[in-house]
Amino acid sequence: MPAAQPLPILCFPDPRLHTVARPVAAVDERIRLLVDRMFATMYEANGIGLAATQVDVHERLVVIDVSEERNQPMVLINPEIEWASPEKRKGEEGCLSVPGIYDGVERSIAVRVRALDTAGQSRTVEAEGMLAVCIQHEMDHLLGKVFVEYLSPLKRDRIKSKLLKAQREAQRA
Ligand code: GNR
Ligand code: NI
Repeated sequence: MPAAQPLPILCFPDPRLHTVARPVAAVDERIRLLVDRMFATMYEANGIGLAATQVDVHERLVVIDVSEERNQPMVLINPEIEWASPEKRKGEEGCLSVPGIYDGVERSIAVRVRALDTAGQSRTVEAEGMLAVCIQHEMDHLLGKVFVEYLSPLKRDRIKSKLLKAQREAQRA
């Protein structure tokens, strides 16, 4: 099977990143093809997760692989948080849609999520550590939320200016 074609990733402050995704209506061949292309995009960019929002598809679908060996793909379709630990921890985050920016975000240290897999089967995932952080980060994307929105307005504006300038310069080159 030929490797799927990666998709372009939207970059902050692209307004399309603030679109609220709708549920996937049916887990069909179109969705499985999109999943393949999202994994190709995520692995090419060396990310640990990717939400459909980031490739300008506004449906509730994320792909994740937090493994060192890059061989534990996970697909969450129509994910819903069933439980999130009240205990939170602040950890350094980055985002493929906010290249080169890293900052601390508070997240629940553990979550339980219910989602469909690529066979359309409902499953629950219990996560802690990096996987729990990644799931919460990806589910925010589906709600149109980028991690920089947790930072102070001053920091967010500086990040916005920096990325807009970088995008203008990339355009000219
Ligand atoms: O690749 C990614 N790394 C990462 C590191 C810390 C917290 C969250 C993430 S997710 C990010 C990929 C991405 O942007 N997914 O939306
Ligand atoms: Ni992200």
